[in-house]
Amino acid sequence: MKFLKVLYLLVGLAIIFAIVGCGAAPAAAPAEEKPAAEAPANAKKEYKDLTVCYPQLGAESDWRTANSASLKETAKELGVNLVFSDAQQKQENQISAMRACIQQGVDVIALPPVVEDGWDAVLTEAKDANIPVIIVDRSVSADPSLYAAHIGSDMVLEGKKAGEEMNKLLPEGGKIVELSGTTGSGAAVGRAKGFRETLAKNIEILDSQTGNFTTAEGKPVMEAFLKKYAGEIDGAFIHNDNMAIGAVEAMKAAGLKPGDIKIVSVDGTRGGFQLMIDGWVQADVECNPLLGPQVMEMALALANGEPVERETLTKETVYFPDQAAELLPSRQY
Ligand code: GYE
Repeated sequence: MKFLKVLYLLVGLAIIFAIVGCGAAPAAAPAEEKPAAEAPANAKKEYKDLTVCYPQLGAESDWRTANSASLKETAKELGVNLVFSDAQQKQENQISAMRACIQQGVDVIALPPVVEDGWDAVLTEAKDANIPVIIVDRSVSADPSLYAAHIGSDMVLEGKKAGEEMNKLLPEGGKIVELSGTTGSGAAVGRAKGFRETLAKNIEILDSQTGNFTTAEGKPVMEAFLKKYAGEIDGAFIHNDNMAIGAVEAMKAAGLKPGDIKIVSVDGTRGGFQLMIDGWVQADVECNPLLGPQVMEMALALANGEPVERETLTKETVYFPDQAAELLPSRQY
């Protein structure tokens, strides 16, 4: 009996050692891993290590509001530190904001340029400081060697689509006006160019004035057109939905009815969809502002010295009144 007891005890102890031993093995493993502090200096950056500067050009439109929100929300979700500012549509404010970011030593600058020209000096400063710049949304005329990439819409293509729609709306030809975006901006320059490239020969552009992409400035421009060309205007190409909202206010005040002047607008915002539902706008060329995820993904790649696409164009469509009511509730901007 005594012998059996000793045997049981020995077997029991052996089992206990085996269990403890097994448990101890993996516990020992982390000791072999390098503690975080000893991570190599060239370790890959993660989103949480990233500081991205976004010197936003302004808050002139619903497109812009959605664009700012997309950048901010994406940064928050990913844990990116976003240095955001609002230049109130002034290039000098954007340049000062960029200089402050260069001074601060951010990892990447993503720049939505208010106009195309005048960026060479500050882009050179960023390059000299080894801070990669992604041009976002509108384009710049600077030498491409001064920035890493461009992410945004093909503004010329948007203008072409708008021209095609105007041709369909005025098959017999006619006279139209153009409410253009901010003078010298890539969006306005590209849309005007593409539009003229596709517009039918029997459609005459009576006049073109800027409404600076805002509702407030779009309204008086249309008011002036309606006075100057009373009864003559068959159509209007309006470079964004916010100016279309202003233009429609002017048309209502002048006693016009939906459809009296055929309107092709750009952006595809909720405001534009409402104008289609109400019969004022006949086609709305989409321009997608939700660029946050693409910008952050590229910023991380650049911060890690990885190669990126030089030109990333947003895929876009054209919206029409017949789908507007159905799609409006799901519009994100
Ligand atoms: O169409 C307009 C905004 O640059 C694409 O800017 C952007 C344009 C957009 O103010 O609504």
